[in-house]
Amino acid sequence: MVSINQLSVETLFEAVRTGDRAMIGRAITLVESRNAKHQEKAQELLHKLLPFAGKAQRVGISGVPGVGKSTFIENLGCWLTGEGHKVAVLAVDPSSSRTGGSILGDKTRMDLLSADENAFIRPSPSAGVLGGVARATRETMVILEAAGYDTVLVETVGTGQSETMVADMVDFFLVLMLPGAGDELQGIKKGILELADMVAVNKADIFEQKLKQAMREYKSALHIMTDASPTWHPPVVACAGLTGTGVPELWARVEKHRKLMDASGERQQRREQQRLYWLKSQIQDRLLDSFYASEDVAGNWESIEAAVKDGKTTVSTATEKLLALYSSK
Ligand SMILES: Nc1nc2c(ncn2[C@@H]2O[C@H](COP(=O)(O)OP(=O)(O)O)[C@@H](O)[C@H]2O)c(=O)[nH]1
Ligand SMILES: [Mg+2]
Repeated sequence: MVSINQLSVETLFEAVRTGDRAMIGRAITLVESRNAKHQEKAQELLHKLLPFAGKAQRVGISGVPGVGKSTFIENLGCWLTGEGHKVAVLAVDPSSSRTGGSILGDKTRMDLLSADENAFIRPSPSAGVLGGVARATRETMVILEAAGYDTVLVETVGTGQSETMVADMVDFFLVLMLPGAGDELQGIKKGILELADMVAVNKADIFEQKLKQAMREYKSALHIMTDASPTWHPPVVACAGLTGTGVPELWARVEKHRKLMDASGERQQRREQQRLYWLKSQIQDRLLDSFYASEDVAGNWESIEAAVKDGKTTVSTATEKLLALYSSK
């Protein structure tokens, strides 16, 4: 196979546009790379692809480990390709490395979808700072959209920061829940419910009794929250990813959301806000990197740190000193 360094941006561009899967994979590798040369090339490629991107329905799928996200995506994905869609599945797991990541392990749950020529599955970019994973994932979406994938499903590990991160890069954020978790609703689940455009109570096939009660509880929890959109109140639905029960009905709601958001202009607005958010976030990351990488800062760090620890100087004075050292370069 030709090395990535030998592939021209033009070649990659043409291949991505024709939907060449092997080359799409390599373009993604380029985007994920932290090598400066690769990054430069990746940015050039992305600029060429940008006019052809942005048209997919981007859906984040979240929920605690074991709730059934991968199984659900396998079922939904196969159903969607059956309906004529081209489906890309991305995973976001900042804790994972390519070999040991929990989501990659789940790839076995997507056997059918993996073999589907109208689907493209990509595991999480390997561990690194959260911001790096976010950047790679967003730029990968551009590649996949320009390659003709009209639906992008993003699975999250279902823990804290990665959920907010994914919610900030999709058009629709779906939260899978299990029945019987009602008691815990007050605590951990509240934060994620605030991000939800829809809650799906999953594994409906084995939770007949508790299902109705759980749906009621999630409904009332959502009821007392302020809706993020004036046009949409997050519904609570039931489904079973394993059997496919409720999956087409669930997707009909996602489509309805898209129509409403398109009509009201909120879809466009949400994307604009997301881009600005990522711009600011990336600037913060870059500034921090550059701050800690500065020789003047690094050279004085230990002594200033020690003075702060021992209470010999104030945090404010230390901050001023370090920032002065940084900006004097
Ligand atoms: N009964 C039932 N089991 C399910 C369903 N969806 C997933 N499971 C099972 O739940 C376990 C975790 O599923 P998985 O998709 O890996 O969850 P994830 O960690 O959220 O991605 C597996 O053993 C699945 O077979 C469902 O709809 N019904
Ligand atoms: Mg999974």
